[in-house]
Amino acid sequence: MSTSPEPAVPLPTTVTLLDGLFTYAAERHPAQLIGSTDPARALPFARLEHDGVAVAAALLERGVRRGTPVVFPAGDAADFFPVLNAIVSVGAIAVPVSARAGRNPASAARLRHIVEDCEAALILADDDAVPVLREVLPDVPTHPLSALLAAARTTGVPATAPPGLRPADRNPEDLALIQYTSGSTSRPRGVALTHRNVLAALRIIPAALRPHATDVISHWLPLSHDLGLFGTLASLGCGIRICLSQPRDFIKQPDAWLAASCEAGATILVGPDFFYQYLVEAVPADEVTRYDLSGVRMALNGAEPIDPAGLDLFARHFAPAGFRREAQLPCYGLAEATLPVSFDSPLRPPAVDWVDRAALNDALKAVPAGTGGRGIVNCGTPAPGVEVRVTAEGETLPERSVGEIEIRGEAVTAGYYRESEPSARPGGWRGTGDLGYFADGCLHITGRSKEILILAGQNHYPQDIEDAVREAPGLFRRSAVAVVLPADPGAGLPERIGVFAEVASEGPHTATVTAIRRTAAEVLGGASVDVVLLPALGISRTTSGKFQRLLMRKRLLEGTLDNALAHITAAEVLTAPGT
Ligand code: 1ZZ
Repeated sequence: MSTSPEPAVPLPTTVTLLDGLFTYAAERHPAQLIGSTDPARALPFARLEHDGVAVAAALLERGVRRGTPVVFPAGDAADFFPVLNAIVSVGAIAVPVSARAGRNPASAARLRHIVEDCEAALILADDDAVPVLREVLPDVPTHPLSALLAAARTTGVPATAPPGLRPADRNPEDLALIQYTSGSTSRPRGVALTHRNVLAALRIIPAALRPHATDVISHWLPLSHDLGLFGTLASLGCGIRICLSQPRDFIKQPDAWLAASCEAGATILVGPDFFYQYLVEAVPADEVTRYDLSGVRMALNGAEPIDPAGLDLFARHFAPAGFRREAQLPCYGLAEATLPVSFDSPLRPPAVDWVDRAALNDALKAVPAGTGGRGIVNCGTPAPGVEVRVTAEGETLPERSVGEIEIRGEAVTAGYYRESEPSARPGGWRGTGDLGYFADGCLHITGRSKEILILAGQNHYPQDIEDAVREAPGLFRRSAVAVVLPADPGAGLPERIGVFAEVASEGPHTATVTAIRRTAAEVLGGASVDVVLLPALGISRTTSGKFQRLLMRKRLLEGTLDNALAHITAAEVLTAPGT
């Protein structure tokens, strides 16, 4: 007789402050590891707690107090989690930034904005970044993280808890963390998250996914992004095994990452849509059977628009490795909700709603159509504890009407750090900036409202054009984004669509440009199209890998797009190779 697997134990409600999570995890599973694909870097939960208390004492010595924002790099888990534990346990505010923060001009500008915006009192950095950051941000003390950790690890835990560590001095409404958004242009905004918000999210995620005690989660997502950070903390909270890698290791050797995940017995994978496509490219069809994915129960896919064709491709490609389509689990979330909003059911294959494009774009209605329509992946029902509605001008819309998605609940932020304008709406609802609709109680995301293309009074989703042009020959990983360009009377050009496309080789690119123009014009019913060719990875992406359409448009219009290989305007006639 088969017995059903033991469920993972959810975080008890008695944990009211985030540092309580680390204490709880250390007491329940002292020997359990926050794993790494490098076993030498794996960290037992007990050490996480021990090192955290010691680092906390060192932070207090450096003047860090309740409410002080501390900026620190989200690198290796073995360093990151003790420091996070230390910061929150002294009542300070954790501001995790990318492990590579400050090392190139764009990232230095982003970091400077973050440090100034939150008025950070201290920056912790990896050894090689310290001199760079001291130069870029001379007014804020920068300390080497390794020295702090090494000192804490050799001196051990203080016999008595230093003042400032007493939870009684703090409350669940204190800020625990500022999560900077990636920003569709370049200004990140600090989502202010209280201990209450974070702990609510850490209860909501397992309530939606119902992990088993024997589950193993494997991912490579940066801990500076909400998906990597709160996905890991939620796993820590319910005591399941965690196997983590660095993003750069995954990007360099996705096949090695997959092998290590199989080796670790991964049952839960998490990542954005591109992660799954990347694995398909990384593992040739005749090598798929080297991997065993039969144990994968959930392959969570969120953070980006989900391509129905990509879901199908992944499922078919990895079927010989035992991967089951039912494991694919589309989900939707955002930093403003700490992370979770909706999840598809773990018990069925992903569902796609095929809708009429014209009705979706013009009448804002999701009218069922055949597979010739636009396929929108079902992102499931709101997670327990998250309220979701779809609105237009403050009115809740019925099913199959497209409007802005609004959210409310204990895990939803009260606002952006130090922004005086209240950003919540009446009734405590918060806008997400995402457009979508409900069908049979399930949420479907159609796009971001800021990115909708309005051309000659007609609405178009960038995805419609991008999906069509992706098949053009010569594109690097089917990467292209679409924006609206303003009229240029000087060049005799009306308002038109601009397609930024990454090309795989040096050229000539005549066939690529011709195909992009033709397919985009077909979707748009004859509009004119500029094509901007870029090298592989030339389209700006956020730190979590999302395309930054609006930033690309801004850079083109400002004349700062210095990596463009060619800009072929709609007026240009293609005659010879060389474009
Ligand atoms: P961020 C074990 N977006 O990306 C843990 N989902 O946050 C599991 N667009 O603030 C937890 N379709 O950076 C799983 N399905 O960006 C949690 O991203 C679920 O435009 C996934 O506003 C969480 C992703 C977190 C994240 C948020 C923006 C959204 C939206 C876009 C996210 C999407 C999606 C289309 C989806």
